[in-house]
Amino acid sequence: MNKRTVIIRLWIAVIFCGTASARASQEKRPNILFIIADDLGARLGCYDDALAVTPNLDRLALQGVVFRNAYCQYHTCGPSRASMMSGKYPFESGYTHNKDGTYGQYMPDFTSLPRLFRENGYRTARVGKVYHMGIPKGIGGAGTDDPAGWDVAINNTGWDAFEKNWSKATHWGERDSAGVRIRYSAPEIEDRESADGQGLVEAIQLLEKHHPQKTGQPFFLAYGMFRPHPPMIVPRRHWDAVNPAEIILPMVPENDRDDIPKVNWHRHGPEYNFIPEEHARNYTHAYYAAIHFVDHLAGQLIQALETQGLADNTIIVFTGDQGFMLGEHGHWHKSSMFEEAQRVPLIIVDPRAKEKGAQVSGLVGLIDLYPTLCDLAGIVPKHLLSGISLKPQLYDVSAKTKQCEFIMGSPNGYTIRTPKYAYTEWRKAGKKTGDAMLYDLENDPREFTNLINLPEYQEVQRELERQLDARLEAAARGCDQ
Ligand SMILES: [Ca+2]
Repeated sequence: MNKRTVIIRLWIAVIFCGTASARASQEKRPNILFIIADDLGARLGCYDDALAVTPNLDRLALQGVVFRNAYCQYHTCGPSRASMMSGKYPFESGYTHNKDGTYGQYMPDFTSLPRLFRENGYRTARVGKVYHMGIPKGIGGAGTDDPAGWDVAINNTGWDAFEKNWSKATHWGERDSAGVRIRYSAPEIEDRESADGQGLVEAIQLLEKHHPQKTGQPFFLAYGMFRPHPPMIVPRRHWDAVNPAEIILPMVPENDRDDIPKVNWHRHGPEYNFIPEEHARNYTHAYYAAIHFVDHLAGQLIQALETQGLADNTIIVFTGDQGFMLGEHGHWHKSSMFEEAQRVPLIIVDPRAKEKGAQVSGLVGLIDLYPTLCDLAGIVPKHLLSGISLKPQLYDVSAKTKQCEFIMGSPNGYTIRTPKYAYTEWRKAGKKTGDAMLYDLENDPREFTNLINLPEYQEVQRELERQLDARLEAAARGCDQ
């Protein structure tokens, strides 16, 4: 062997080893399994909800960290999801609507989370509703997706998405051509016939197809379920898993609404307020049946992850895009500025992290998911993010979170939430309308006594107002981009 041959062989060995080690290090980067349910509030067994039958998510909670006080950034789908995927508050990005279009059309300056991961060598895939789409009519479409974020995007559909089926579900209230009001049924169908069940089949196939050992790339798989968003149509077996005798409708004091600004009943029609008891009980039953369904689907996907030998190197996030009122204050559906509509479940499992089965009580938001996943995967964001990384909490639940969180809602409502208080005000053309609420959540967790303008709370009110004003003014000046 002459000198030249030795050098060439050495070079080949270096290149080969380099490629192999690059491949090995790619395979070591953690995969991301992101599961999001639609309109799911913090109503799971691991959140001490006695009616919820959620064995799979409760088990997931034992493997990681449950964030007890996690809030969405907007109480409807479009802005909540756009905020989560951009890492920016709706009042910073201006994305405060549910209009059609694409993410990139409204958010040209903010690289979406999946796109950033894709640009950093991840094999990315979406199944179902990750960005906004109208339910049920938008099922089977891409909604306000960011197509640049995915190597593969699956627009799954199924039995409950077809108008001939959902239109036959039990319905109460005025005309409902969109199918989104009080509407529920429990047909004798198999899980896999439903749109979410079909999504599960697709998601499991993608786990196999995108296995890092096959692709040489870590994966980011997002599975977005359509339930428990109405119409609440769930396969019969999940309806049967909920015991109707355990349903307790929320107590509403007689004078409850006297101190609540009318604007908070943004959805003021009779179909959203004080619905007849028979429907209230059935609709609550349907919501919890849908939660059981969601739990079952998530459980099967996590099981598939384990069967594929991927659990040891996959970060799992389970969450919802906003909450849902089930008769609290007599109100139904989302779109109010109360806790039940703003608080969401958030479970994060990082198999490498120290805390298992722990609970964080500090304030966090869905805005924090972007920086958290970047931090956990070692990816540098391309724009300034407004949330914080929750990685410290995964290693030590006593690590400090935030002093306050911000939540928006229609029409131009703004909440600042602290560990003790929630202050909400409404604005019109940038000016305060005078409608406002202040609740002491430590002593009045059901928000029955609006403390606004009471002399003994003036100082608290002024301070929260000052912090909210400062945050909104900073956003208006573009200081946070
Ligand atoms: Ca939603």
